[in-house]
Amino acid sequence: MARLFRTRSEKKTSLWDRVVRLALTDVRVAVGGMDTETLESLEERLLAADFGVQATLRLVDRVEDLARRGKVRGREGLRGALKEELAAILRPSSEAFLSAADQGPTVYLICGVNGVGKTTSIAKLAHRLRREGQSVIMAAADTFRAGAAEQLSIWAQRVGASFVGGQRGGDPAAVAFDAIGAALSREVDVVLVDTAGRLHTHKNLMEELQKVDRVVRKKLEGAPHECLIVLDATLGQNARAQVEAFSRAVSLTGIILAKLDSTARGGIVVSLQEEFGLPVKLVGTGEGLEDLEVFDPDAFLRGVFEEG
Ligand SMILES: Nc1nc2c(ncn2[C@@H]2O[C@H](COP(=O)(O)OP(=O)(O)O)[C@@H](O)[C@H]2O)c(=O)[nH]1
Ligand SMILES: [Mg+2]
Repeated sequence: MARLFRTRSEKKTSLWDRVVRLALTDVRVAVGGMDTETLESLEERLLAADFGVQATLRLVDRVEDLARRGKVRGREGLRGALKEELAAILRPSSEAFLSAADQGPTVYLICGVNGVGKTTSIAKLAHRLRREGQSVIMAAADTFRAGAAEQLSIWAQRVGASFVGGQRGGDPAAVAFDAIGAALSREVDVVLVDTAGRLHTHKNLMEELQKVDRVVRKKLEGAPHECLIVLDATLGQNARAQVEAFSRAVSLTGIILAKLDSTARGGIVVSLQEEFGLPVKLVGTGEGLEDLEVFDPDAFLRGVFEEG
């Protein structure tokens, strides 16, 4: 299943053009107009575009080193060196398709703090899977917030997915358990588990997430096939603390970067990859069902380094 994630070359470029236009403005400013004189300010500009300290230092060191040793000359040479180094950081994303079960249902656990875009991203993902001909169960393991289950069930109806929920204030792990049970008995292809947004500093809620994860593992061997953290691209470097905290609770396999359309500072993609080695798998580019893209590092680099 999840075949659609193996056909990236076929995807529409128009959405990417939009990502580039919207999200990479500052990133392009950072690498544009680069020459030896402006090398010093490159550091500042990369930081301003949310590349983060670690990735920025790596990039600047590398480019400076090459320039000092006379290996690169002129603006094009410097840009080429920067592009190569960026490609090296983003390389893990090249293979970052979503994993799927060889047999039986595929389960994706979706986590993240409140308001980052979890439920919307799940709806978009379900929509794409449905269009691919996959059957989908959306599981509302967010039993905490009033209206959360209802919001998810409305999305489920819209995209033609099944819905499994539980009692308000009930056990989220039981919802995940039931959803996988339903998928097994009805031979449903994919289960998307929406979890309660939680402050990454809230210990009890983090323990609850661990329990959901544990129950999923017990119920179905090999599950969850992905444990994705949703991050809000506009939160910039705050995302780091979230990844750190959730990584301590569960084994994250990748990132859904939502709201990339709402920031010009798309360098966060590079920052996260460099610091956590966690691939950005999907990016959210708007509030609509169609606004989800598979992250394509090559398109990202083309967007950043194209003149314009
Ligand atoms: N512009 C934009 N808004 C988004 C995107 N993803 C989600 N949102 C909005 O962010 C808000 C919170 O989304 P929601 O999915 O409820 O977040 P959750 O609390 O993590 O489940 C909603 O108003 C969404 O419409 C995106 O990719 N772009
Ligand atoms: Mg939600």
